[in-house]
Amino acid sequence: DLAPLRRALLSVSDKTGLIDLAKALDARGIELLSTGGTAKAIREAGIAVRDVSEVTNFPEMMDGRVKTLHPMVHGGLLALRDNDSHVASMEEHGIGAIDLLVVNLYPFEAALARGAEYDEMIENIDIGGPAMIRAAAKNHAFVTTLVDVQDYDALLAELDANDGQTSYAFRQRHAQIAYARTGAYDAAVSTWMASAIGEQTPRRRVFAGELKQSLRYGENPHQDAAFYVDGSARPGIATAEQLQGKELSYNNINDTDAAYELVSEFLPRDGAACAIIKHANPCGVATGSTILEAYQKAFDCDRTSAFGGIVALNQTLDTATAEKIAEIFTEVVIAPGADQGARDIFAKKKNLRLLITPGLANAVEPGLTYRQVSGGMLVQDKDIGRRELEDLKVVTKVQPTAEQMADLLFAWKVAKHVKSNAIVYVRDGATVGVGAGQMSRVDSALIAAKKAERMAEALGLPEPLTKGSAVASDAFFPFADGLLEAAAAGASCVIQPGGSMRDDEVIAAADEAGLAMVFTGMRHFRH
Ligand code: 93A
Repeated sequence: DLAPLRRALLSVSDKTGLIDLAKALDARGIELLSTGGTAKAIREAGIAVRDVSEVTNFPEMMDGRVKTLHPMVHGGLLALRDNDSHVASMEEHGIGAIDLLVVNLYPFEAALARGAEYDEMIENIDIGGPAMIRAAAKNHAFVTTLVDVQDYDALLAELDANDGQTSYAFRQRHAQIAYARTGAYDAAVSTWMASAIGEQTPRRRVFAGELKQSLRYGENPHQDAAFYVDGSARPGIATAEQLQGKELSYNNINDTDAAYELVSEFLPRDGAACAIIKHANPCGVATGSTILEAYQKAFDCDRTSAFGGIVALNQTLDTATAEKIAEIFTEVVIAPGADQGARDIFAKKKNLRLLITPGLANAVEPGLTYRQVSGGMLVQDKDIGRRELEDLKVVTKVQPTAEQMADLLFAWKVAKHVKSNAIVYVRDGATVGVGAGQMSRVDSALIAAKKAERMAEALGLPEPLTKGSAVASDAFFPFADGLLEAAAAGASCVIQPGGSMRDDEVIAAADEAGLAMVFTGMRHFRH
């Protein structure tokens, strides 16, 4: 199953490693063919190379749109070397076999990342490259295809190990990688076009990503895992720069994403905000006049759970806050910046991962979310639903005060980021109890209140901070029981979507308990 390499076609936009590869191939007596820019670079390095245009007997034309789309190229890639009629065709038309194809495509994703204009994006759609890649990969019985600069060394090692030939296993493996590349490439083009058109529905879409990082393991050590990015270059976990600390794990990436998306709900102009996340749920979220105050308030919601948590900030991490965070074991800190003092303090904490993002995520930018189900994928619009003061409808006899309204809206923002059933108690711009992921709304209300009781004991407070709090429920109360549980915990006002068949019962219960309640008319399930 070994295939010899006599002739190679190199056509690369990213010229990294090109000369070393060309030299190594040339030294093995392999004839090199190349397209314009690639041929020029190889020639300038003093290595012999033939222009594809000489082989096709056609000039590159139409600004390079047509350079390799020719039977002399595609015949050379696709011909079955052990098929008499294919060989006869090659002889009849003077087509020479191409045994190795090395291509990397026009940098469409890079153009996307820098926000190039429409026409420039169009010019960055590679046609000839993917055509060659797909042809060569189809013919992996004879042809070797490389699409990634990172694989050059593996090819040379393979040639060394096999007396200048490649094994079937190697060619097959790289054919598989080749189709992953062309698939991801076209997915990026289609996804970009959808956004250029303003097509927001999840219908008729294709999903693919580029490997960013192989991970040590998945959710558990017996699961293999990797991190793929979609090329959209949105501020967030995919584009954050890790300044220090151990390699991010699968769970770190998942939790850090949740933390960052949550804290990005709070614009820096509205004050400092901090979210502490455990297992993708917040165990403390707070705003404050400083980052330090926001962190301290978030930490005080549930100090036990904050241990080993992920901390996300909506402003630059300063020295004082870094000092405070460093007092307990923290897995990851993510922020749009960190001052030098903060960096110095964290530098002493070798394991702590510090991630710096290019800015906050845009919490209202449309997008899609995906979830894998057995045999398929569920796709939906990202939940960018928002509610402001004017959207709320007071349904009780008691009206919330301005302070209560502020806490209700804060609780509502947080509840959107808590797994359902979500119950969130808030006081003075800080969560004081979070009940997440329970199968019963009553249990979520109970658990959150219980946690608040425990914190009151730990902090030596006279009573739990849920007394006089605002409470949010991510979906309506189907019965009065959940609401009564929140009232028993001391909540004084409630925010919830409304819309239950028993709204009347729930409103009556609120009135009887002397609570103020507002309806949002919008649900924030998160499963
Ligand atoms: O414009 S193309 O779609 N038309 C082609 O026929 C073609 N052949 C190769 N782009 C084409 N390529 C691409 O050119 C390759 O995929 C590679 O990215 C690039 C290399 O061009 P150069 O050698 O001139 O730098």
